[in-house]
Amino acid sequence: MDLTIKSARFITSAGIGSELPERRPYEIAIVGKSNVGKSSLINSLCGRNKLAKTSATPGKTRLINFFLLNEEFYLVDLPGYGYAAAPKAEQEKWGRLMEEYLSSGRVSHIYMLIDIRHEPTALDRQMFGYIIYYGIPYTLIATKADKLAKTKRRQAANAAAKLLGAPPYAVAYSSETGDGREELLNRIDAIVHPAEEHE
Ligand SMILES: Nc1nc2c(ncn2[C@@H]2O[C@H](COP(=O)(O)OP(=O)(O)OP(=O)(O)O)[C@@H](O)[C@H]2O)c(=O)[nH]1
Ligand SMILES: [Mg+2]
Repeated sequence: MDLTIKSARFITSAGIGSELPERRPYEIAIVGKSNVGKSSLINSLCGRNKLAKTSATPGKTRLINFFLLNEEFYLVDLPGYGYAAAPKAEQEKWGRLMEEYLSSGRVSHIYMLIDIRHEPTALDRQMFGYIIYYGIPYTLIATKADKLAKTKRRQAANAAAKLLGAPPYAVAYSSETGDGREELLNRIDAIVHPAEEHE
């Protein structure tokens, strides 16, 4: 079954200690290192260029941004990690913000993004460790698939997952070409409309 994104709107940005928006039954949070393509993925999924702010310079997203899709569920854009130029105080703030959010019990699913071309970093492993520790269901997504030849993508996406210590499967995704978009929409459908709700 196909999910259609009929509407997508920005709800609010949250920092440390901010009040978070009214809960919805499903909240999908997007994590990954700076510049991996989190905000771009939201835009391409929603078919909107400027819904989430993107930049060629890492460290663009600094707050937790909530987007409500189909008036039904949240996609949440998070600030990235591993931004080398970020001052220590900024990195500590990031840690507190993420910990506060991920332990809130609100997150029903995590999309963890990894660059299809690169081996996972120590921080990627740490992030993946948090996801397992908190026991939150997740999907691995290998971004920027357009940077590799079509024949190499599947293998590279799976290899990235394996190197992270996860079962060896990641969705190969490109915000530029829309590769992997259908698969991701189907997966979102399965998350927000679990089996018992289907006829
Ligand atoms: N070729 C290609 N470039 C991409 C893709 N996704 C994102 N980019 C580029 O990568 C850069 C970073 O994208 P963002 O979406 O801002 O990355 P982010 O993960 O939100 O980064 P932070 O907010 O800093 O954590 C931008 O220049 C995007 O145009 C993709 O699928 N293919
Ligand atoms: Mg961003």
